[in-house]
Amino acid sequence: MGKKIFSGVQPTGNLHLGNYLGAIKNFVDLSNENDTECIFCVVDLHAITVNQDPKEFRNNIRETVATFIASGIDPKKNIIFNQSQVSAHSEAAWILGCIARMGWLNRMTQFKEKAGKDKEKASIGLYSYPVLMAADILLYDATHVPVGDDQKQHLELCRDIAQKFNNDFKVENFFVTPEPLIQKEFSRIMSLKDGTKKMSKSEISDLSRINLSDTQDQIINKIKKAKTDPLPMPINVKDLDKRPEAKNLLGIYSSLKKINLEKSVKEFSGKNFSEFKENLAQVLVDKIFPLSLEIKKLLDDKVYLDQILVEGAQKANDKASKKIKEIHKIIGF
Ligand code: AQP
Repeated sequence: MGKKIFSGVQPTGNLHLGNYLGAIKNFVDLSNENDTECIFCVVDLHAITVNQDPKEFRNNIRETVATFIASGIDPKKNIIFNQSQVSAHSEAAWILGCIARMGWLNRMTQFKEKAGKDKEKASIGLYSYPVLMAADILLYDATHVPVGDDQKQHLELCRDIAQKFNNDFKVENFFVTPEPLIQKEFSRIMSLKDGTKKMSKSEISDLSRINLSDTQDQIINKIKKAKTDPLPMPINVKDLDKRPEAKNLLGIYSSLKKINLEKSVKEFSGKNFSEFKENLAQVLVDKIFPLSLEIKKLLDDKVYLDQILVEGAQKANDKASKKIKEIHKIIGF
C-alpha cells in the first residue's frame, strides 16, 4: 500500500521562506511520487485560534491555495481544501478532545510560546489546537505527515491520541498512527533578525522573514539587513555551533541550492559576509521571486481558486464523513 499524506498550512498571511522550505517544498516532492495520495488543507479553523480580520482572512485563504499551486502542487491530482468546509474536522476534534488528557496538552511548547505570559487570556482553541490537528490527520488515515520541525511534538500527541482511542474502544488499528516526515536538514528556518527564534508569520518585524510575496528589492534589502556577527565566514561546519545567524543563512543557501552545509561553508570559507549575502540574495531572487509572480497571477483569478476549494471540499468530505460514521458506531452514538 502506498503512502497517504495529509498536511496543513494556516491562512494567517505572510507565508514565508520557513513555510516553503520547511513544509511546502516537501509537499510538492511528495505529490510527485507514484503511489502516494496527498491531501493538503488550508487550516482556517486553526487560524481563528487568534483574531483574524474577516476580509483579510478570505484573501489569505485564497493566497494559501495560490501558494500551493504556484509551488507545483497539481489541484487535479491532489486534494486541496479548506478545513472549515468539512464539518467532520470540528466534530472529530470534540470527540478526540474527550480522549486527550490535560496533562498531555499541558506539555505542548507551542501553546506556551504563543500564549506567552498571559495564559489566562489565550483562547481555549489555542490550547486545544493540537487536538484539532490530530482530528485533521486521523480522519483521512494519513500514514505520513510532512511538517516543519516545530510541529514534531504535535505529531507525537496525535499518535498518543490515536493509540488511546484504539485501546479504549478495543479497535486495534482503527486510527492509523501517522509518521512525521521532517527533513533531516534545514527543517527549521530561523528569523533573519535573531538566529535563535524561528521565522514566523506573526513576528511584528517584516525584516525578520522573506515573504513568498516579496519583490526582488525587498528580498535584497532584507538579506542586506539580516543579522550576522562580526567574524568572517566560518571555515568549517563546527564553527557554526555558536553562530546561529551564520548557520541559518548558510542553511537557507544550502537548502535552495540543494547542497549540504559543508559544501556551502567551503564555498565561502573565510570570506566577508557581504560577498556571501550578495550570493544568497541572488539565489533567493532566482528561486522565490518567480513564485511570488505566479502567486500574484493566480490571485487575479479568484473564481478559479474558489472552485478548487469547492471541489477539494467535496472530495475530502466523502472521505471524512465515512470515517465519522465509523467513529459514531464505535462510540455508541
Ligand atoms: N520557521 C520555520 N521553519 C521550518 N518550517 C516552518 N513552518 C512554519 N515555520 C517554519 C512549517 O510550515 C508549516 C505551516 O505552518 P503553519 O502556518 O500552519 O503554522 P506555524 O508553524 O504556526 O507557522 P508560523 O509561520 O510560525 O506562524 P505563526 O507566526 O502564526 O505561528 C508547518 O508544517 C510548519 O512546521
